[in-house]
Amino acid sequence: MSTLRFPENFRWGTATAAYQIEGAAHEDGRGPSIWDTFSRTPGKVYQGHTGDVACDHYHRYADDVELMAGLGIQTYRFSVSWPRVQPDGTGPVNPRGLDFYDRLVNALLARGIDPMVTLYHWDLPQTLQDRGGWAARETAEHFAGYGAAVHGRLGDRVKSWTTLNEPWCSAYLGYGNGVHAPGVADPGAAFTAVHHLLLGHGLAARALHAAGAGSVGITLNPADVRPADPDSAADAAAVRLVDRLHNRIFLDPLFRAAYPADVLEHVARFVPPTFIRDGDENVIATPIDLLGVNYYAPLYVAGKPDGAGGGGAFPGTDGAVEFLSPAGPLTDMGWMIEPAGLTRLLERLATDYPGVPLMITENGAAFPDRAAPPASLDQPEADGVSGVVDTDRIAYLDGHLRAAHEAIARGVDLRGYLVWSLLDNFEWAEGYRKRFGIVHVDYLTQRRSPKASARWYQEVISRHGL
Ligand code: GBH
Repeated sequence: MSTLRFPENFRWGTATAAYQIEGAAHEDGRGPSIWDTFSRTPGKVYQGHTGDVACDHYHRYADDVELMAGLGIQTYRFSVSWPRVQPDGTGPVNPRGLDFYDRLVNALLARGIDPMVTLYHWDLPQTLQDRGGWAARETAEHFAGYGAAVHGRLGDRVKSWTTLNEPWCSAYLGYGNGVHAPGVADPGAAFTAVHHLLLGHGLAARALHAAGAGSVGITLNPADVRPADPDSAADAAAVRLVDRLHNRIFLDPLFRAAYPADVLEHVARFVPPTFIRDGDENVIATPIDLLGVNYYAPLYVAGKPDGAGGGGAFPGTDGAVEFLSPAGPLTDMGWMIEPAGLTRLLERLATDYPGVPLMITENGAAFPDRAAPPASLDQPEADGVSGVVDTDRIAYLDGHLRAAHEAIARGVDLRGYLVWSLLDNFEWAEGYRKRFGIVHVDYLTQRRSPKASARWYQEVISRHGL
């Protein structure tokens, strides 16, 4: 019996990304990406893990689609590997790379699962990085060409398109503090990358619309930024500063066709903003059909007028901001568990940037495996991993679905919810040691075993609610 039903048109799904699951890094003409290079750079990724094999999804996609069908998944969000499709990032496409996505899409459609394609989830062709990567304007133009090529092959069957996943991470972690590929630490490059990512999004959105794409969107990881002390003026100022650099630098050009003046002022301290050319903001503001929201945890900040704060990943906070250590129950990533942040974030987006439907394109949590106890003491488990009882993950997902439902009740036009992630996978700088899947992956055998959360999610989907 369901007590919390979701709107009729609400979609349930899961999400993954190419480099995190595909493997087959050297097959069928794929070129190297910045993550191949970065993961081979000593000290960058936990224990030198790479995506060379990952979940071997490239060879096991048919089984993975069956697995999803069994769970009742309605929408599957996956990303296309740019260097698989266009090994050098420009020039001729590699038909064998596109063949893979063609097979995947057909398998999904045959099982009634709606494919949702993300064109870029962080795996830039290395050749383009050698020419400056996202700090170079030409990358934005090449991205639009690549997007059109993917649409040319899949557009007759794929209706739902996303240009970028979390340009915040690409720019700030990739070029600002260097924690992600390509590992550049240069504030000017980070802000230049923000702009070229947004420009690439706008150019690709235009190309996709011109080619007749059904729905075009972008996925951001906007932050729910909170003051440490709600009564402190210094903390309120810190919230405004972080909101500017985390949220408005993306949202305002996308939905108001202009960077805010305070953002431009901030950027100009690091790099002359001449890379923003006349007309760029109109390209970036090309109307879109969906805003994807990835939410994991809120961000608590305190103002430090004495300059003693850390500054985090944001260039130019100059010690004026302290990012508080997460408090309360944490996930295995050390992130806070605060579902109310999701309600606040969705409401804020719907209020400040009205008119575009929202979808939760990622939400989920890493927790270490906990095996189910054997049925009886003299009956050992048939295999060690099939019984992961992730009540912590179920509680996380349940709480966030309730928070999403609350946002809908308050009037937010929310179209769906995608769990991150279908499978345990390559968690970027953390390698394989963090597990986000609702399905366990044994990396030695590539055996998939649904966790208790997968069974729970299957029931949520079949009841269309909680
Ligand atoms: C997503 O990024 C990615 O799209 C996906 O590929 C990845 O596997 C998944 O999340 C899990 O990491 O320290 O509490 O302030 C997430 C980007 C940005 C989310 C930083 C958490 C800091 C939270 N992250 N953020 S906290």
